[in-house]
Amino acid sequence: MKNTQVVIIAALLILVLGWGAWKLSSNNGQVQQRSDQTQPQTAGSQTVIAYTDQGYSPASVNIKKGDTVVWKNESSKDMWPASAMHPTHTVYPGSGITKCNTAEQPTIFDACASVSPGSSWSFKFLQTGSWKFHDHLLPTNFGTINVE
Ligand SMILES: [Cu+2]
Repeated sequence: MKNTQVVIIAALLILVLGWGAWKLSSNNGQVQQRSDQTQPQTAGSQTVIAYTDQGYSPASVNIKKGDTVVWKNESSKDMWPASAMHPTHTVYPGSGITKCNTAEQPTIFDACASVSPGSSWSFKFLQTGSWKFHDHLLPTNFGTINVE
């Protein structure tokens, strides 16, 4: 009786493995396409900076032109990431707190609002350089984005 059970299990295994191999080979074309589609994303990857009660972590990151930085609020307070210098935020080209709530807001390095705990704000860097940022609500918390 035990031998029969072993034979049945072995047969099932062969069936499952065979089906898996067939599935893989028949999906080959699709898998190839998917990896091609993910290629352009590597040209604009994402870097996450966490905002904790101790400040930004990591405070300094190196990215490539076209990359996006995501500021994730993991602290207990609101945050407001923005370009140096406080309070005008005009160091990053084209930026400035006076452009908040205008049509230009999406293009400026300024969250332009409080970002609550658990929420995040992201910005895509199209200018190379070393760009300092701070928390507009607590300017002693700051960091640097190096864009190559
Ligand atoms: Cu500020």
